[in-house]
Amino acid sequence: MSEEIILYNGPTSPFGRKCKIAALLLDINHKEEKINIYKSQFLDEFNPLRQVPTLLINKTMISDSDNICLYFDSISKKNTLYPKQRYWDCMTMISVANGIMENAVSRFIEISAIPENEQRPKAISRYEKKILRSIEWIEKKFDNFISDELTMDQISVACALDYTSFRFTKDWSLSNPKLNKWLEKITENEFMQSTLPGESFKYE
Ligand SMILES: N[C@@H](CCC(=O)N[C@@H](CS)C(=O)NCC(=O)O)C(=O)O
Repeated sequence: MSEEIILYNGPTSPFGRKCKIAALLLDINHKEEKINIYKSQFLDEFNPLRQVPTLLINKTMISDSDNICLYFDSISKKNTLYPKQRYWDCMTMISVANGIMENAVSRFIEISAIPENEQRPKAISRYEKKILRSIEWIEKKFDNFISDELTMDQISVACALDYTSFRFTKDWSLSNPKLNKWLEKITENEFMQSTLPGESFKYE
């Protein structure tokens, strides 16, 4: 029986974008469904966290963007996106990129979905510091992780930087020129252009 692979995604999720890009680069035959996560009760049966991205292979569920990307990599006939020679550096870079996304998502929820008088300036400042500190950390490691070969850490960093510009600030680009130049170049690719964030659903 042939497998039906459905990627439940959101219109702006950087985690979902990472998975969609991996699927495109690894030539994974799949269906993408952009859902309003806040109104998608049907997903609870499969993923109790009700998050995007969620992958369904027939009725089997894979949660978390990293597991989904690793799964795509494991079934693809294309070259792996996880370079063997620097596997743990790559995985660590992915975790830092994920951290940027997590802090940017939490910050955005705090400033956009919580009444102004209930917002926590200290929490917002912590999110912002972690994002900017991580970007600087990646800039310092730039020469180690950028190569001609496209890898999962590069895809993750590209999604994290673009999400930072989209939801928080583009100011990071002034103090991190290598990353800025690289992001501009990688953004020209079809896999980045076709996965640009759309219109978000209201947090509820
Ligand atoms: N660790 C997860 C994080 C996924 C995540 O935070 N998704 C957000 C959208 S960007 C979400 O679904 N939020 C809805 C909710 O948690 O209620 C991953 O890597 O996939």
